[in-house]
Amino acid sequence: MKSCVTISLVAEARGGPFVLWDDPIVGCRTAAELGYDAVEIFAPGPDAVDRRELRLLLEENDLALAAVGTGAGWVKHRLHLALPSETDRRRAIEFIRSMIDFGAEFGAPAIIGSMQGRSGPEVDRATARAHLCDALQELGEHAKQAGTVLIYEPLNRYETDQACTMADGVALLERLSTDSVVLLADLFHMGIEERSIAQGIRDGGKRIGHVHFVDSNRRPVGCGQTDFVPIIEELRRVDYVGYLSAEAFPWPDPLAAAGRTIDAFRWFTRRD
Ligand code: LER
Ligand code: MN
Repeated sequence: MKSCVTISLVAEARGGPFVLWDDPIVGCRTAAELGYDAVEIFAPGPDAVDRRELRLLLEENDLALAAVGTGAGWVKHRLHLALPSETDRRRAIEFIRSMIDFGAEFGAPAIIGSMQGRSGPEVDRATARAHLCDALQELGEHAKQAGTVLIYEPLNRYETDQACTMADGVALLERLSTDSVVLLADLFHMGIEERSIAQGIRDGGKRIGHVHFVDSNRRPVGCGQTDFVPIIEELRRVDYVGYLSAEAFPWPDPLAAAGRTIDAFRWFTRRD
C-alpha cells in the first residue's frame, strides 16, 4: 500500500476534512519532506492549477498525483448528479468530465463524493439513484477512454442517501455495464455506516480502488477510536495495493496531522 495526503485548494471548503491547504507548492514540499508517495488534490476546477507547473512540482518532489476530488462542483457551483433539472445535471456531468480529463493527464482518477447528490422534494430516491447510475455509466466510460478509472465514494447518511455502505456501493456498480468505476472506502463514513469497518472492506473486496485513511472522529489516524489492525489485515486479504490517503481534519494543525498520519501509515504497513 502507498501513502498519500490531501491538499485542498478550495476556499469554500475551509473547515472541511483536508490535511494540507491552499498552496500546492507548500503542500507538495511538505508531503515530500514527510516521505509521502503521493498527494490527492481537491481543486476548485480543472484549470485552478497550471498543468505544466503541477507536472514540475510533482517531478521535483518525486510525488504521484493519486486522485483529484470533484466536490468543488457542489461546494462552489451547487451542482450535483441528482438535481431535478436535466440542464443542471448535465452541467454537473460536464464539470466532472473536465476533472477526469485534468486528472488523467497525471494518471490520476477523479473521485465522485459529494457530487453524487441525494434525493429531495422533487426527486425521489429511486430517481436519484437512476440519475446517479446514468452519470456513473457515462463518466466511467469517459474515464476509460482517458486511460483511467472513476472512483465512487459511498458517504454517510448525513451526506447522501444514494449509497452509504460498501455493500450499497457494490450493488450500485452492479447496475452499470462498465467496469471502470471503483469504490472509495472512506474509513470515517464506514465507521458510521458499516457493522464493522473490516466487514465493509470484505464487502467492497476487489472493487475498492482508493481508501480515505482517517480515524473515527475524522482526526488523523491514531487520534480516535478506530482499531486499524483488522482493517489493514482485511485490505491485505483483498489484495489492496492502492493508496491510503489522509483525508482528515488538519488537527491539531496541518503539519502535525500529516506527520501523525505518515507515522501511523508506516507503523501499520511495516510488514508490506
Ligand atoms: C465527503 O464527506 C468526503 O468524504 C469526501 O471525500 C468527498 O467529497
Ligand atoms: Mn472521503
